Amino acid sequence: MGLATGYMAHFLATNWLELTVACLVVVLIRLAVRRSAHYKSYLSSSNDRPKKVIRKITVCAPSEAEEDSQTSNMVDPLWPEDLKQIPFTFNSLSKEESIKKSQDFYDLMKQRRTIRFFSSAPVPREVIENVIKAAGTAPSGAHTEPWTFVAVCDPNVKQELRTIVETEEEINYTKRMGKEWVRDLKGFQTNWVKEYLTVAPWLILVFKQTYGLLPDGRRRNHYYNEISTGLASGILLSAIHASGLTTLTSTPLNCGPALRLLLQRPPNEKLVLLLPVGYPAPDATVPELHRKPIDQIMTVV
Ligand code: IYR
Repeated sequence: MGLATGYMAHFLATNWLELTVACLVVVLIRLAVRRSAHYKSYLSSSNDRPKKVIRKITVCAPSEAEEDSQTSNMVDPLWPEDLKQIPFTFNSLSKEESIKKSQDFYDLMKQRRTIRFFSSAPVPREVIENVIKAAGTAPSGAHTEPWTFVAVCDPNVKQELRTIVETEEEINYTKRMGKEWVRDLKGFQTNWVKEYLTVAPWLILVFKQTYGLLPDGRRRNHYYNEISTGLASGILLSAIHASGLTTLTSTPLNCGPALRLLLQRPPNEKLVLLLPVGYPAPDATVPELHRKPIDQIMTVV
């Protein structure tokens, strides 16, 4: 053993503890510096991120067996992959025409009101068909058109429906809705007695189809069925208004299953809205309400 090596061995033997601690401290400092650099770059990449490091989630690709079972459960495609694409014909308007049309449409729509007092004056079936056809032009997830509109004009069915709704709504107003909700509705003069259900010439019940049913009983996905039916309902309300009729967007809580059975609708259909449709009673009143101005409902970025 040379002199230097012997000295080194002696130094290690007497100072091993201090040396180990020093090494550990160096490793810990390096780790801490690395983490802080990583964290800073993470935070600076977006100001909106929560100031919390979120653990990375590793998403595993499905195994072959999982993929096979997914494929074998798939129903036939609704649309072929090579669905024919056709030219789109578009009527362009000048800027001036566009401004005029948008103003005219707004002027029409701002007269729409929810009406609670109806006349029993008849409305032709053709009008009801047209407003429902208009609703059916709404966009829908994968063009599944996940909606059914049940138009009721039969007085006996309207009476049965009214009994179901009033029975359930009495429980809603007195037990389920709670004091605050009932108080917030006071100004609208609404309660569980719903004369309009037998007075209005038509009732349109809007159902969302939560899935499609194939003849063999298998289910087809109805993507975004609630949003799609909401969009169709908006068009329906606009069409009803544009046709010179009025309606009330009623949402009878807890009545869906009984009404579905009364109207003999299948279990994939869930009630979204119940709309009495007709003309307002000559002495109909509406609450004096104001709509939010544009600067409260729109921001431009
Ligand atoms: N569905 C009940 C209660 C109701 C709830 C709301 I929120 C309203 O804006 C109006 C009524 C009914 O139809 O009476």
